[in-house]
Amino acid sequence: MDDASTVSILGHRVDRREDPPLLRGTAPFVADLGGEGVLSAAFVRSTVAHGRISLVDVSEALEAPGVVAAFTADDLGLADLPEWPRPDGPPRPELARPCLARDRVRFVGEAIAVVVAETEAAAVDAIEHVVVEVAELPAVVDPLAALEPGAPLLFPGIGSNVALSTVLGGGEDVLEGADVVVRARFVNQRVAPVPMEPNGALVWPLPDGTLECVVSCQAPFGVRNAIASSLGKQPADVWVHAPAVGGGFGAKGGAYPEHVVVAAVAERLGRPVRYIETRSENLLSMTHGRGQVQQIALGARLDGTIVGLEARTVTEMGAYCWRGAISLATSSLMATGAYRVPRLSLTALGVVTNTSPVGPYRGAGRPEAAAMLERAIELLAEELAMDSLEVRRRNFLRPEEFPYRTLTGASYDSGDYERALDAVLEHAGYAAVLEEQAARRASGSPRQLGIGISTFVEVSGTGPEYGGVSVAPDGTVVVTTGASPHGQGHETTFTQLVSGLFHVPAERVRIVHSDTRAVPHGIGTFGSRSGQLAGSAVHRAATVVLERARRAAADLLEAAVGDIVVGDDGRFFVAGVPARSVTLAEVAGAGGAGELEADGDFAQEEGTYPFGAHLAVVEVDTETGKARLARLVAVDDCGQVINPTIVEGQVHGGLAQGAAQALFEEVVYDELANPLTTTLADYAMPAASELPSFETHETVTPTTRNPLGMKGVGESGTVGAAAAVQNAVIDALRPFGVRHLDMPLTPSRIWTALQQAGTD
Ligand code: MCN
Repeated sequence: MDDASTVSILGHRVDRREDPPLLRGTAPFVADLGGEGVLSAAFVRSTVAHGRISLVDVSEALEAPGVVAAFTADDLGLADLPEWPRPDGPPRPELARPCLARDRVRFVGEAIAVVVAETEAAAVDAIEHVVVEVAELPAVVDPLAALEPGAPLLFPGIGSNVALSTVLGGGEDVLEGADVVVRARFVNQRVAPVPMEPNGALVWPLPDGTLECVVSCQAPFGVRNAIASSLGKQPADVWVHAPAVGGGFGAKGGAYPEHVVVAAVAERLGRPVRYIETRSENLLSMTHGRGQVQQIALGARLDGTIVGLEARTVTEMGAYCWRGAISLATSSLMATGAYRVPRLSLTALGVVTNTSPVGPYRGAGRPEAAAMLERAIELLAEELAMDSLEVRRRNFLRPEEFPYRTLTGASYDSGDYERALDAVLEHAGYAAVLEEQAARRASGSPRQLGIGISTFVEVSGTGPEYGGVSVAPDGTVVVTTGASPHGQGHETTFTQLVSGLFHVPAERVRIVHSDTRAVPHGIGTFGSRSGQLAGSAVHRAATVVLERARRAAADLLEAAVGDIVVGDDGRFFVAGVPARSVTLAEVAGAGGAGELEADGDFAQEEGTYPFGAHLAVVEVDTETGKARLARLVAVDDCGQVINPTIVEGQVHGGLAQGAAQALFEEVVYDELANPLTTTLADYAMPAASELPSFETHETVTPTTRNPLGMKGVGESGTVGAAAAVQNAVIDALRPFGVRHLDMPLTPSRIWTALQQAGTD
């Protein structure tokens, strides 16, 4: 935090300025663009989970009505997609993902060939005429089975299905001195991101040989670079921009094979080509999230003090080690959470299986780590016959210990975990909820209450981000950002940052984003990074520009710059003499406009660490096994807040997705690796009717790692909610002898557990 001007731009409730076109249906999505002369692409996808391709013949499809072209991997000769950074060394090209399957298919849904036709219907009909011959190979679905000797190998050349591995700590008995050790195995199930709008791209070959790619994405620069590298072009020759994006949740963070293929065929045909995914294709070919098996041993003394944590995690990568490394690395980084863990031994394996590739999904490793710890704390408390709140309090890192370097290498900036816990208990009326629970238990009601708590910390805001500010001759303040909003309200919050400084109304502020030609460079929006990084870059640039404007105004007013102030109406005048003033437009128009611009990247070396405490109340029907989420009370601390309304909206979205993982959602495959959840009738994504009205609150613990004192908030709801809801359901079942249940806590899983508990 720096000065008083910073304080004045923070904390204001402002309605989202991006909403009217979305609500009126006038905001353009990829599927709304195109029109006359635009060809449609459809993909031939593997129906086999694992096999050797002996033939891909598109000749019959080429004869089908309306078909313009059809291509196989060999026809297009595209370079493989680059692997995302891995924590255990440089990329391994031998594990790379091809844009179209070449000699092997590795999951059901993998694209094998593309058909391009005059209409979407013609393209979809024609893919039936592509002949694909595949010699089936044994498939493997379960990541633990993939580790067994003799398991089918996806990449025989590497000799195992372990695609990456990291080890943190170890080399000693980390449980030494423990009076009790709890051991458990948890499964953090695979889920699907299900954005409102599936994947899509529209590519126009331009007369100068470059490509204009309209892509539904979160990171246009990354998409640009990947398309360029697969096509062997210079990044400058590929122009990517994102129109309205119907959600991404981490899964639209990079280029998909389909984007690259559509760009390649548009270039080859010299005609615009569009590809829009169906929902079923989306559930197959968009990356899934989570998918981690955790084996833990947590040791503590009799008073509840943790002495050490031993963990082995196996994270699913899906069929390629492509984007999965991020979740593995982040879950490892956050493995000790809000607690003082003096000794740690963590082995993290990333394993390939014959399933859709896995990538970041809201939280990307943070919810997995939080769920692991919060279940472990509950089990430890039970073992010690202690209140789990007391176990948490005993092990929390204290506010005076920050900055704090964890054994996983994270550098926590600031925090007050106990304050968040106290706040959530107070807001929830914890004592009254406990009383109600006791009454139901005593009466033997078939509707038992469960109360679940999670206390968590997560990482946000890593890497650099670009922000620029300039003043147009008419006085409009133009903000340019490398962030790429797709629901987070950046147009509103970044407008607030500059309108608060310049005292200009929102209509005089224009935000430029999500376009590789309109923005000099950038990274994009994921990892709860944009508010603090792009926001700080914008704030810094705006501060410089304001100072220059004051100097130019001083010249115009023939006064000393130190005497110039900006009034509430945005006019510059000598303090105490408002009658003689100049507007920002006059300052810009007076020739100063050239100087009224500044830009740069902002980075914080170690990220920031938002935290919170969530409390869930569930009602479990012990006769049917149905768990109803009755309340979800959340205290989230993301440091200083620009816009409380936006922050609450972000938390609401995250809570819904966290609760959905706890109760409903799971991507399921059969033992032959056939996906069973390929429609929204099978994949149980909840509607608003299945969720309560969330109760959101905050504590404010600023960071010193950026000038705004902000931390991220885009993921925190997801990080805390799943663990709290899971704990609540298990708490309701505790009197029946249930010790642990994995998510999703479906009626059948709960009912079965109750039946088994009854017979034990
Ligand atoms: N903000 C604020 N004060 C803070 C922190 C943030 O006012 N202390 C504001 C920011 O200015 C921004 C919003 O809150 O307008 C979210 O900021 P931030 O936490 O920086 O997150 P990002 O903007 O980087 O968004 C990414 C995050 C992630 S990782 C996922 S996944 C996610 C999410 O945002 N996907 C979403 N929210 C989503 N919301 C929608 N509608 N759709 C998605 O796909």
